[in-house]
Amino acid sequence: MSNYTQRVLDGLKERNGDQKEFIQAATEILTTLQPVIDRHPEYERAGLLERYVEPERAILFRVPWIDDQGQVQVNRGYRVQFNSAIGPYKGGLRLHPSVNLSIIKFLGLEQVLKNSLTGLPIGGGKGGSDFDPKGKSDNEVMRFCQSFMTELYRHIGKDVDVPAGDIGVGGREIGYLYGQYKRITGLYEGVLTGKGLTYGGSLARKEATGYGLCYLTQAMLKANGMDVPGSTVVISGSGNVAIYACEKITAMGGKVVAMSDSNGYVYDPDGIKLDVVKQLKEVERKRIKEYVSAVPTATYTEGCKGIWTIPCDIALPCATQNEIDEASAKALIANGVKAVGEGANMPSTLEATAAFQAAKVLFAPAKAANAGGVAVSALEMSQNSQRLSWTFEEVDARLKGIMEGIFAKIDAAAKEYATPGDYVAGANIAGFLKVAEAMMAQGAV
Ligand code: NDP
Ligand code: 2IT
Repeated sequence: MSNYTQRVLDGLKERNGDQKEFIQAATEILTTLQPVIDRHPEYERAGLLERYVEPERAILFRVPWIDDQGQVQVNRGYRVQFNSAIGPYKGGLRLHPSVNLSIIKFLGLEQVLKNSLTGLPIGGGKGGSDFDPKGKSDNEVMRFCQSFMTELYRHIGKDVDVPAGDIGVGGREIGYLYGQYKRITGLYEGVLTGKGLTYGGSLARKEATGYGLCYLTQAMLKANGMDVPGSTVVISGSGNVAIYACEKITAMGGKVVAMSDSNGYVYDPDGIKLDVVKQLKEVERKRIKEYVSAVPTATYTEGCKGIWTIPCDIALPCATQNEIDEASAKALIANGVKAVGEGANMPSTLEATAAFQAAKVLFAPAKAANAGGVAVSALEMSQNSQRLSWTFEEVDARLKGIMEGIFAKIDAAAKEYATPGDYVAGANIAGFLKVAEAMMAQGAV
């Protein structure tokens, strides 16, 4: 690491030492940027890294709502507007009890580079709340979303900041949020993405993150003389990203043998029946454990970690941050895993990532591998501006082109600046170069 990147990281730790996820994400990024800094000494004089790691704005607010018993509940809301050098802030909203400023800042920092990699004009932001949608009625979720938007609306807009879904935020929540934004502002505008198809949503947005993950993973495999057909695949999670990753990788000729939720995992050696998972998760909002009632030949195991001990060729972590630690990475490596594609944001710890790279496992980092969701969100913004909707095939074809383009960029940056095949460095560097150039052009802002 250069003196400059190390100094910025040290300063960050000093001021945000308690934000462990944020420091983790910043460490991964800063430790790979040295070759860029070496070629651009002007960045240090411009204080570019100090500005890059500091969000432009972090909004923290009270979200009061009334539960079905008439009791007032209070949650904490967040929106971190991280970087607008290349476009309006763009990034999801997460509803999960674990949400805190560190998690939203790590997600925002990642989002800046991810959005840059898509090649589309979107800056980076992220938000959410420690509200737990699990076990809440539709009416409770609606009242929460309405209260959340009653504060958020003044900070967002179609050319300002455009939120979308993330953990705990799907079509239902986006609908309630959109309705409240429209009611307060009187504007019918593309202020959120992931909208329903009857009110401005884009075809293929729901599928985009999972499909995009598979397009990028396949591009990485092919560039290294391999492919998906005949592979055994393990996917963690059973939410939006996991379900559509399962759908696409199966269509590509892979066999998915396991999926999970935060309680445990199911193992189905005959191949996961995705219609059963969709019914459980998208329609009935039930636990993955119920899968074995519909498919008695499958087995359920309580606890999440064990899923990484199942032998597979391709691992697609699609649940949450730090779900693969060093021990899980080593178990995957010992069982012969060939490729890891990160569908979730930062699912591998720094030690796990290092273990995969040392073992020469092909490793597609989240900011490249899961960029398909936000890419199609940006396409949704384009369609809203045009007041047109494109066909599923058109959006899907653009998504595939974008993901293949991202792989080409991270592959080239790895070769030019770091080590061939080091897609972690490649993604950080390729994403950063565009943001850095735009920030330099816009002066010390
Ligand atoms: P969903 O809420 O649809 O699904 C999340 C899944 O992950 C659920 O199966 C959930 O289980 C599991 N999960 C969540 N938190 C934990 C936890 N702490 N421990 C174990 N399992 C957990 O979210 P998404 O599918 O949208 O998001 C999954 C990941 O993908 C996240 O990291 C998100 O940031 C990332 N992502 C999402 C994009 C999108 O377009 N939606 C785009 C790019 C990245 P349970 O139901 O039990 O909580
Ligand atoms: O992490 C992510 O990229 C997302 N949750 C999607 C963001 C978006 O604006 O579509």
